[in-house]
Amino acid sequence: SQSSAVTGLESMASSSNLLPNVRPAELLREAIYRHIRYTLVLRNPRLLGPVELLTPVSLAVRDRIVDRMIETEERVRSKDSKRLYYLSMEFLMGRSLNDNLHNLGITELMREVLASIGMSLDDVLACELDAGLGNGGLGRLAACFLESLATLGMPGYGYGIDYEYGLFRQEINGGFQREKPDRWKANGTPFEIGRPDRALSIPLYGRVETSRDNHGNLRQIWTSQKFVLGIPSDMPVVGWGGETVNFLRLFAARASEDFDIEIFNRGDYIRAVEQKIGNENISRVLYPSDSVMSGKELRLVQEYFLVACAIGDLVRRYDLDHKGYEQFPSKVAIQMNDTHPSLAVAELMRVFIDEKGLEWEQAWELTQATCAYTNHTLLPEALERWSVSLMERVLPRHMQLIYGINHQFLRSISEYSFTDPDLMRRTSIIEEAADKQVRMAHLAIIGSHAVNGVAALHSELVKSTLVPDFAKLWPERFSNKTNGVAPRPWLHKSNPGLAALLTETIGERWVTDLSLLRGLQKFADDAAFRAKFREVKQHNKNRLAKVIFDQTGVQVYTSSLFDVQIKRIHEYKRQLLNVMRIIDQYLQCVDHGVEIKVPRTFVFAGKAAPGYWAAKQIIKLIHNVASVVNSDPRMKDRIKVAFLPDYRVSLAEIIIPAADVSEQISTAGMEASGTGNMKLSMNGALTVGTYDGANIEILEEVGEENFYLFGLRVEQIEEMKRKGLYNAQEYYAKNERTKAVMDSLGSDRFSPQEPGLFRWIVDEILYRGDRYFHLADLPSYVEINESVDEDYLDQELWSRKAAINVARIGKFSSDRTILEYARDIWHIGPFEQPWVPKPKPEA
Ligand code: T68
Repeated sequence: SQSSAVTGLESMASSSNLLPNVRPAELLREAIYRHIRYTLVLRNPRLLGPVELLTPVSLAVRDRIVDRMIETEERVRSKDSKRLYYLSMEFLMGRSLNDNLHNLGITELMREVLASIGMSLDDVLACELDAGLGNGGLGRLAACFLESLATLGMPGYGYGIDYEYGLFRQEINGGFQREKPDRWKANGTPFEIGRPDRALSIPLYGRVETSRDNHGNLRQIWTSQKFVLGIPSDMPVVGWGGETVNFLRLFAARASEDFDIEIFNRGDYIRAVEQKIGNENISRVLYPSDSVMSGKELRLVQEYFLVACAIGDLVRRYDLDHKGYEQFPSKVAIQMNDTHPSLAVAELMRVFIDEKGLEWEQAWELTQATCAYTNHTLLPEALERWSVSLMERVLPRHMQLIYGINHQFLRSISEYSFTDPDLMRRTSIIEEAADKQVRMAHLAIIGSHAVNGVAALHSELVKSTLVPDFAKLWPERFSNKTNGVAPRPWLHKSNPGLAALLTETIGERWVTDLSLLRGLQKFADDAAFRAKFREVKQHNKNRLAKVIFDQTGVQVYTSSLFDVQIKRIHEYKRQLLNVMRIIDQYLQCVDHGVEIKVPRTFVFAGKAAPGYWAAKQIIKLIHNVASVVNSDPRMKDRIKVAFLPDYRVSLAEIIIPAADVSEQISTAGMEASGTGNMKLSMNGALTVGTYDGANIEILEEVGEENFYLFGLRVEQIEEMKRKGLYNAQEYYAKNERTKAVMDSLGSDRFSPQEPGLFRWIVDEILYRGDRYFHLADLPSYVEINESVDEDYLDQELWSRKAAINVARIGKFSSDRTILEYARDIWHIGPFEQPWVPKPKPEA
């Protein structure tokens, strides 16, 4: 692109002492050669393969980024701008080199440079391992937010954990998931800039003593702690055009000299060293569950480690330029990504009171004005609760502060006790049970000035069902911030064919103002445009077909409809419903001779939490159904099923541009938002979806004639649950095809060599209540898919609908989401950048 190519040039001119009239390609090649020789100490660049080139190429790019990062910091600091700190246990960054080249606008330049030494850029890019420091939507949302913040020129920074092992690698063995460690740092991490000089010492364990300070006031002193060091590394986050480079600061745990002084003093040297090694485990591995809270001590320690490192670091930065703390909330915003970092509330209180000597009231006012909390789930099993006894042992001072916060809160609502004597029990931070628990969502809500859900429906459900008492007490605190995805990585970079077509049709400004895609609307009626649109999709499907064949050996037809469901495997996301529909089509065809009019390729990808038995069984079922269906000659190859192993950001980048149909079929009320739904629609897939999460808003934007809606609504599900009306057996009895599908699972038709393997599904659905309403929604799901087939047969009609999806998806840019957070919650300002659209006034 014109503008970004210029930026790339400037970037290199400013970071080089060489004459400005030296060709940029030569500068870049010189930089790569310099790193080959002086960083890697290798002699002959031409003998290096793509893996060896990854590091010097990345470092040459990094040099250019570093200049921009320093400039950005000087700009923010000189203006004393308010900064936003996004605290998250997860950041799913994916591959850095490609993203950075892309946002700097020097991808083609680098391609040329590498070609001149006989190397393919794509081969080098493919060698980078994903930074998979997250489970799924929550972690990727954080990554998209950082990209948007930088693109919008806002001072927003991520704080996370520098896990040595990210989310496990998934291998498939006999149809079963096997977990392998993700050694993502194995080829080095050139985009992590070590900052050992900024290390922090983090206290843990110990006890609290009461003593008097110089003024004779009682003070609580946290003593006899153990200490662990937090060592930061920064991953630069390059905004579009390279104008702003922010960073994600990741902390690794290192043993501190004085971790447990007593053991050393006792002279037990070996045991002392063993202890030290043990404490480096804090940042060893990401917990691999996206839906159940772990309850393990190490996880609690991880959460505190993140929070203490982040707050220690940001308070130190604040202290550099400010006296006193009155201004703190006008200089610092802290966003808590779910409750995982909600100890931030207690930690800020501790720092203000114990370290800075503030009084309780002022500390509380500042804490609340600084913190905000985003909820991502209503699932009860995912809500964090920590046992009081564990907290008292690991974080005695914080437990004491939480009691203080709770006491003050309960006193403030005591007036309502006359009319609602149960209110205090329901809203207390402490759940009074046999083993007392700290409810982290209550701590987060009480300690924040803003609480938000991630889609309109979800935010309503937060208020009406999750925490109705708090919503009534403080209605002004609650708001919705519908999620979004970053269009640079998820459209411009990953779908270059479509991006070029969009730019040639409506100009390039859509990249930073996605609402401009509306300009495409009229071209949806233009046959020549639609032909080009189809050509792009076909190209992307051909590319995916190759990957499917290489990864699974399944040969798919590139002319078939590509139907994709890619996301974590979970019962509420209902991959099982998808499989039941495939089984239905299969049985209809082979048992009843019903012709399949539209050939389809069903693509699945996703990881199951290692401890989630049912999810792992669903993966096995997909493989068994695939092997039966793919090899049955009676199907005449009309249906193919493929499960792509090891779903991750870099694989999503290949699947999404190739999708015709996007499966978003969660049980209504259970998917907080979804973000894959946005990425797929943005890339021209049509959604088959339930009335859930952000599906509802996508439907509103693209129009119901361009969306395949099916299934029960939340209100219907809630009512059936409340009145005990749902009986899966009735649906089984009254629908022949449903019955046939269930019977095939019970009768080992898909597990001839493994008798009884899928009997559990029959038990779960017919005899255990079908918690996720599979049977209620199966008939309407089957039916809507018949409409899909019919429409797909008319390729002109289909591409019109697909193009309209792209034209009307602008709302789901994370730029829009970030502008809303900035306006309503963070109160941070963008710098002067011509493309920053004005946030729309609230409806
Ligand atoms: C997802 N949540 C929501 N959680 O499921 C999805 N949980 O609807 C939403 O679009 C997305 O967040 C972004 O808002 C998650 O991904 C986790 O990954 C998770 C991780 C650890 C513990 C609990």
